Amino acid sequence: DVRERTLVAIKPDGVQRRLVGQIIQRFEQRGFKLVGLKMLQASQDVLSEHYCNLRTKPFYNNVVRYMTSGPLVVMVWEGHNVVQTSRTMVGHTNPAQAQAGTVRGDFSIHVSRNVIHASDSVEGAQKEIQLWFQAKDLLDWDCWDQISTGE
Ligand code: YYY
Ligand code: MG
Repeated sequence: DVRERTLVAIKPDGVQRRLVGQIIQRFEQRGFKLVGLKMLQASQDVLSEHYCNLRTKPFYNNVVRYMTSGPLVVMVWEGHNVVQTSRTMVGHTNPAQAQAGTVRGDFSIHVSRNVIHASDSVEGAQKEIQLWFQAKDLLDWDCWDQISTGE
């Protein structure tokens, strides 16, 4: 499905470390299309929904504190197989196991500061996109290489 979409978020450590440009560049150069983008300070409410499957984990409170500690850059990327390919680009949750060439493998050393989030399934992506974005803020734009110039 070329219209598949996923939610990617640059976490507060990624913003603090000025990694926003490099991360966006990776998704652009891979061939995905940016259809939504915003910078925000997340609320506890949105995060408890976003990480609802982690509520019972011992690290849950730390994750919420960290994710609300500074601005996030939240994006929606579109393209063929974007959910799975983004997970590959992001790398293993634990940076110690993340391969070089992945975002986490190149930019992080600790699981609690792993720079980036990406949805882990198509269904999860749909839920997360609805949680973080209003439909009107996702743009359905055509690539110029697919439009006739009229010449
Ligand atoms: O999807 P992904 O981010 O790769 O991992 P999840 O299992 O969904 O965990 C979400 C988030 O929680 C992870 O990116 C960092 C944090 N976390 C942690 O701080 N310590 C762990 N042992 C596991 C996860
Ligand atoms: Mg996850």
